[in-house]
Amino acid sequence: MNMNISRVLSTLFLLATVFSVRAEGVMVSDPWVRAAPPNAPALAAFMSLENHSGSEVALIGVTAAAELGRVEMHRTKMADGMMKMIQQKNIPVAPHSSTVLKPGSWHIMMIGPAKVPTVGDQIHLTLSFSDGSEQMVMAEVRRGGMMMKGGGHQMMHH
Ligand SMILES: [Cu+2]
Repeated sequence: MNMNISRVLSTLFLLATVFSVRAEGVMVSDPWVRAAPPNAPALAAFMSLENHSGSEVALIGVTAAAELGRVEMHRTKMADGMMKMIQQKNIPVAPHSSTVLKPGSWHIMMIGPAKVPTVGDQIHLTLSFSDGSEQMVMAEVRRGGMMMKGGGHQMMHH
């Protein structure tokens, strides 16, 4: 019994070592895509980006399957008493800090999807960072998030 426990512990230790190596740059957690009606003009993806390094790292590019549409990085801001989405060149993550992509704030947007995924689907997203690293994440389609006046994401681009 004790032998088994120590074997489990050393396996966990090894796993922890592997993960701490990966955490050198940006650690991505809880990626998800907000469920949308089948005719939705756009989809939004959210996640948490944790920077464990001593210098700023930015998310500089996101790619997804072509059927999900054109991918952009956005930030929702209050301007003249209205919530507006503004396209961003990148999403910065300060040293030893985190940036949370969430409804009403930073987010990734897929515009003009040919096929809107349903709750439970897993969406592959490839994230490119300013330190040259790339990560592929699986974002689960979930219900939720704050709904803004007028039904959430309005198309107010450029
Ligand atoms: Cu947006």
